[in-house]
Amino acid sequence: MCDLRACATFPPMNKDQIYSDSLANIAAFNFDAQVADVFADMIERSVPGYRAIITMIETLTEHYAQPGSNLYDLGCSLGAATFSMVRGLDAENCQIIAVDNSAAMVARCRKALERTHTCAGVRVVDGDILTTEIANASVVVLNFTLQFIPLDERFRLLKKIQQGMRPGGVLILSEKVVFDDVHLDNLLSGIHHDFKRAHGYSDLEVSQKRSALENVLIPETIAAHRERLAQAGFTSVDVWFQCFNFMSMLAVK
Ligand code: GEK
Repeated sequence: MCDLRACATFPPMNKDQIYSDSLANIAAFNFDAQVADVFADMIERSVPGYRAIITMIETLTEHYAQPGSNLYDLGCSLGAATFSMVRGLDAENCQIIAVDNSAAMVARCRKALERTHTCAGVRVVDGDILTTEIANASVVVLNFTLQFIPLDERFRLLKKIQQGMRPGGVLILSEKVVFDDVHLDNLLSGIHHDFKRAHGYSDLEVSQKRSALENVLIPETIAAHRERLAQAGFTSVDVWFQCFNFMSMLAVK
C-alpha cells in the first residue's frame, strides 16, 4: 500500500516531566496537548512490555488481516500501533482506521503519518470510539484504551466490535490489570512502581500521576476481561503477553 518499511516505529521523544514538581491541585488526567507532547516517552517509561506489544502487533496483523477488510486502532494516541499494523499489512485493498477523541493526539498522529509518507490507506478520525462504526473488520486493536472507558460502557463497545468483525478476525486487547489475590496484586503493583523508578520517575512523580489517574484509568482482572469477551461472542480468547500487571489478550471471532 505504501512504503512503510522506512518509517520509524517509535516517534522522537520529549521527556515527560509533567508530575516532577509538587502540584497544589492534581487535576484528573486527560489527554491534552501537554500529555500528547510527551506521550511517547510517558507510555514507554510507564508500561512494562509496551514496546514488545507494539512490535508484535505487526506480526499479528500479518497473520490476521484479510484482503478487502478494515483494520482499526481504537484510541490510537500518536499511532504507534497504527504504524505497526501498516508495516505488518500484506493483504490487499485494506483500509486502516485510527480513532482517538483527543484532538492533540489526532493532530500529532496525522502529522507523523504525513512526515513518514504513511498516509495512503490510513484514515485518522477525531472521534469517540463509543460511537465509531465498526464494519468489515479483520483486525481491531484496543491497546490500553478500554481501561479509560466507563465500566458500564465496556460490554456494549466490545459487542459492537465483535458484530463489526469478519469471522476469523481478531481483537487485540491490551490492559493494565489487577489481581484478586491481595499478595500478588501488591507484589505486581510494587514491581510496576520499581519499573517506573528504574526508568527515571521519582516517587513524587509516581504518586502524583497515580492520583491523577484515580477514577480515570479503571483496571479489571484478567478473569473479568475473559468473561466479558466470551459474553460478547468471541470464541477463542486468551492472554498472549503479560509483564507484571500489564497484559495483552487475543480474542478471535
Ligand atoms: C498506543 N493505543 O500507543 N474515544 C476515543 N479515544 C479515546 C476514548 C474514547 N472514548 N477514551 C480514551 N481515548 C495507544 C495508547 S492511550 C493509553 C492508548 C494510555 C484515547 C485517549 O485519548 C488516549 O489517546 C488513548 O485512548 C489511551 O498504543 O495512556 O495508557
